[in-house]
Amino acid sequence: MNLYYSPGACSLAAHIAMREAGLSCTCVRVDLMRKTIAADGSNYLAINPMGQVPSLLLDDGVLLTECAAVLQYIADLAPSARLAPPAGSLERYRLMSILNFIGTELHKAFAPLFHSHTSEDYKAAVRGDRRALLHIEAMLADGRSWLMGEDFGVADAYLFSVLRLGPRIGIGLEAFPRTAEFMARTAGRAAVGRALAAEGLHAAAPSRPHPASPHAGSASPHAIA
Ligand SMILES: N[C@@H](CCC(=O)N[C@@H](CS)C(=O)NCC(=O)O)C(=O)O
Repeated sequence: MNLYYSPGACSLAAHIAMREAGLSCTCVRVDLMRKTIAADGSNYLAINPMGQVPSLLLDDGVLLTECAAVLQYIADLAPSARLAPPAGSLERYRLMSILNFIGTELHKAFAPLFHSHTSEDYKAAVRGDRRALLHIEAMLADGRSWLMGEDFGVADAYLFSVLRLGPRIGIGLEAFPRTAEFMARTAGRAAVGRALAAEGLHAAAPSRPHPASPHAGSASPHAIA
């Protein structure tokens, strides 16, 4: 199984999930600017025509894309890791709801903030819309450690990966103390630390991209055993 990723991108969530689940896979770094495989310069668009990460190439040749689907697939490969509630349960639909919320209201809502061609007015409007972060803060208001309750799961990996990039785009968590604590708690997990280290990253993304980014970490595919 190959996990196509870019250091520090949303694919970090899938990388974390793999390690939390104790699964084996080969992590293949993608150059998102060039749309190539970093190690050999081959065409990534031949693998995923959208040119995005994460992509999960299964051993039977099927390609799975979209964070929410990839994360649930990984969770279902290792039920004992309890990264997702059982398929078909109401709790599983709650997880899907949260994954969709992170994907649409945070991940993709923030995406234009990374582009120099986005107008400053638009960026200010996105930064000023606090509803999504207030919603996350409310989810954590009962003192729970993780979004779904007491088990760390794939939604937590996704939220961490998206909010980790906040400092780079002017999205701070100063007004969201429970969410800030969530980020520190997640960064302290052993599997998260290993995923970050393997991608050549620190827990918090620097406010400006590291000079080596997006080429941080090894270009060579590496196995998670
Ligand atoms: N809808 C996709 C979006 C994935 C996505 O936007 N990935 C970003 C990295 S965080 C990417 O590959 N960007 C490069 C591009 O869009 O060309 C998903 O949920 O997985």
